[in-house]
Amino acid sequence: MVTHPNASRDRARLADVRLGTTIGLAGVALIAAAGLVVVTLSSTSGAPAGAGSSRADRPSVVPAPLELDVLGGAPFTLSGGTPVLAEDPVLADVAAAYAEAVRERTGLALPADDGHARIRFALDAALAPEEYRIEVRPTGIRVDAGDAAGAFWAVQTLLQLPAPGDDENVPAVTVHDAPRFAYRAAMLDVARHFFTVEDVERYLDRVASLKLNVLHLHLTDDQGWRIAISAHPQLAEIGGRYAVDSDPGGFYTQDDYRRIVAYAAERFITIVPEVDMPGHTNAALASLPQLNPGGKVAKPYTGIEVGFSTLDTASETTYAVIGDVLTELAALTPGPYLHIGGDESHATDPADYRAFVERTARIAADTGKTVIGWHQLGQSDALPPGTVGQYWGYVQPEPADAEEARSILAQGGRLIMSPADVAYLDMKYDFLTPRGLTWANGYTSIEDAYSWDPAAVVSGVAEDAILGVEAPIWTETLRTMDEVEEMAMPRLATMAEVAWTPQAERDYAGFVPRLVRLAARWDAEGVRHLRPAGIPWA
Ligand code: TNX
Repeated sequence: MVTHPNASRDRARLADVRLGTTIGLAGVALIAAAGLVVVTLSSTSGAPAGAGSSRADRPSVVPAPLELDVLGGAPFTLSGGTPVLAEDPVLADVAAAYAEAVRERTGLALPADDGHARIRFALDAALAPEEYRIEVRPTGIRVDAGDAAGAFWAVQTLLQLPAPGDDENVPAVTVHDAPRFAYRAAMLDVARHFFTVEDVERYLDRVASLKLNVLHLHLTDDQGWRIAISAHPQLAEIGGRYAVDSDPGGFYTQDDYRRIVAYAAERFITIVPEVDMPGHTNAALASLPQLNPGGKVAKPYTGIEVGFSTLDTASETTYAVIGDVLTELAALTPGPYLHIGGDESHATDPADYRAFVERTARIAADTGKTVIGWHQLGQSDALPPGTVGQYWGYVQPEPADAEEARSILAQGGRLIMSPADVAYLDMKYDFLTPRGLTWANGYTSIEDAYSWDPAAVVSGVAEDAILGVEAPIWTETLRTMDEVEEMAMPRLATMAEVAWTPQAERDYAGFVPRLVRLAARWDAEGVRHLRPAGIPWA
């Protein structure tokens, strides 16, 4: 859907055009601003050729920073030999990451400081964790951050500022930025289809570029068990063989998993591992006969139905195996969270489900981690303190989903918001989308995915009750990382802005031209993405 041109024009001006106010540059800024207003007007009202390329020249960032002042005038031009300085050793890796990204794009080598740094990274104790400021002048670049993560997000901003294809020239700007939510997640379902370590690393690159800081890995489901557990090797050896449609299976060795964790950590991303229980467990049931209720052993499953499998919730053996699995997974995972699933356990008796969830959540909490589960965990009123619920109902909640979400809060926990009809990246964009599902209220347009407020979904669940947001991608219909990436982009960018930018600063009409510019960068960098109708793609 395209907003009426006049409406989008006015809102684009309010949201996107902030004038440079520095005294010495006031004249330049005014001239530049006047030009920018014209560009904004003509490009949002569908002006012909020329307007598009001017718009692409206007520096913009996704997710929108708190403040971005375009100073106008000359840019800072990178050249081979421009020295980079990390004033504090904790920023050395981030400074090197910026130099490496510049080298990949431009071939220019930026050496570490020789005493005449033109690009400086510094810590500023007055800034919060993840908060940063950037100043780009014709003479250089300065980044001040509250911590190394903040400096890393600043680098992602710096990498989006140049016009695509003109990467040597960093426009003169000042930026001040900090995230709305602490937990800003993507989820990848590696159970329905398996993705290699390199595939996951590629997805992590996309996640980092959008300033998301969590990757939740859905490691187990009916079709596959993807993580090696030393105490029960059959889980991965048998349960890892299969995938949807009998596509190739696979699993991560513990070293593979450590590589993923390390690659994520270099990008300030926390890995959250999920073992989904007591439903969504057919692969485990087909691997370990002793987990099956009633003595009937499950066969491998490669379809896409849900809700038919359950662990034997009455057997001590079940809890012993869960203890082994969660203990190993906790030891492998430096991040603070363990996700125990808990969704769609339709084959489990409701009372058994509650008892199972209480016991399993306690086992998970005893590893020292904070427990996360899908919001159905709220059916129990005896969860470990601080248990986090992941809400995956609709933006207009069904009463039971809202009740279960509030039950998590009542027990001292917080929520991660992933409403399926706006946050699920596997929902088709429209009838032309080649892959994906439609069960969550039909198609999910880019505007749908953008235009919701996590704090206005479940009544009684306001800003301070929300740990963050997450965009899951389920892979029943997605077999390769090319297909995952193409489906995820551009809606992953809308989730990044939901996660990062304060609600009062969000505006779909202002987002569209920034997305168009970002898509031009994706093209230049070979990032696959869909271009659904309704957006004036350049
Ligand atoms: C619902 S979301 C599921 C998944 C499916 C997904 C497909 C959730 C907690 N359960 O098992 O893969 O829909 O969109």
